[in-house]
Amino acid sequence: MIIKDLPKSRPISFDQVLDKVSEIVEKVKREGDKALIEFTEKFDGIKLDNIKVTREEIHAAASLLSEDIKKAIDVVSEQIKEFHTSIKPPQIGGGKSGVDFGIIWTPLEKVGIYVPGGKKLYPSTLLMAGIPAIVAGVEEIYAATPTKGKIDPAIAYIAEKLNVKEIYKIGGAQAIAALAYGTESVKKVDKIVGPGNVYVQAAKYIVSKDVGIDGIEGPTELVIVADDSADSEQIYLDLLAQGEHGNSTLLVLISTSDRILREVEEKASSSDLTFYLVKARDLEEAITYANSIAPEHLSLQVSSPREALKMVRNAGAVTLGRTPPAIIDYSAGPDHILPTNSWAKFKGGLTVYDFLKPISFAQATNPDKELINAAITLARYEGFEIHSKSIGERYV
Ligand code: HSO
Ligand code: ZN
Repeated sequence: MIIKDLPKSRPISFDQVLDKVSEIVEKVKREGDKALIEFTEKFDGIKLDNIKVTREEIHAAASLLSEDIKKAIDVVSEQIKEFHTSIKPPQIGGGKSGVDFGIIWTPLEKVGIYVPGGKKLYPSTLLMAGIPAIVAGVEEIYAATPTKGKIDPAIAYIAEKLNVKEIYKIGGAQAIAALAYGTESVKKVDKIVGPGNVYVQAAKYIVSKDVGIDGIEGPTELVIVADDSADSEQIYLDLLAQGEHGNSTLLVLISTSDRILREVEEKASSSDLTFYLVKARDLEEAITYANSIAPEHLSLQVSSPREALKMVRNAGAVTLGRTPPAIIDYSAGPDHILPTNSWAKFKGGLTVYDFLKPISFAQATNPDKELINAAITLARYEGFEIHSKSIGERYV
């Protein structure tokens, strides 16, 4: 379907499934493994004998992987590691008016990674979540993925490579609930990261009152901004590429060029995906539209992409010029775990920062009188006499 207007909403929203997902979450919280086994049979049609994948199973699966896939994983791993290492914050601190202060960036202890399954495989997602966790210094990484009974060889290879502590053969909302609250077989973690369908995202949203989450990531979204210098064949291919994630994908082309819009429309008319094709007066208007959508992926297929980038306010990740958005999905270095559902208005993609807590410290050895008096005055104003006394006793 072709819609010649901006999208009014996302193709699918997790609001519709919140009640159902709440019930799943509550049942897993109450019944643990028993509920996981029941739900996996009901939703995935698989009878699990064990939820945790054994070391032997992981090793046996990993050994089935061909050398060229291993090599691709190794190459991609280095690039992702380079990206996250290059942006890792330094331990910082300083001091002013007789008070030393700073931040100790502290890695999270236990992290759970959700690796989607279904019709396609997502070992790349285990890399995109696991590598920044390791760069941050996280020691215990757990992963959950729907398996159809057998662990995927590439996931097994990556799990060994990244020293993932345990993998669980579960997917959907039940997997998120298990990681959030723990069961007999599943470790309770401090934060859950990773993309997934509406059920997974709704579950993450529900459990976020009790554990950390990285955001809402899925279904996939791509907005392409193109001027007349772009190639309609490449644009169409990029749209179709993200369309491979399924028909809940949001696919938008905003262009200043009637030719580009016409050519893409011709190609898209035979597809069963939904495409939004939008005309913009000029580049500024095109990017204003893109900012209002706040897409997961934004592709700037224009003659001066660096200039255009300066106008971007809301996007998960941006690919410049003829760079295909799909390269971010694999090997450019930046993460492919990115905010959807307009969450790009207030957050960015997954980085090493998601696995670090800034614990701040202060040591007031010889604070200026003015600072002490200010603290005492404010504490009294707020009615906290003893706060004020505990400060005054020390320094006055
Ligand atoms: N486009 C997805 C990531 C992905 N694509 C994984 C292929 N595999 C969300 O950015
Ligand atoms: Zn993709």
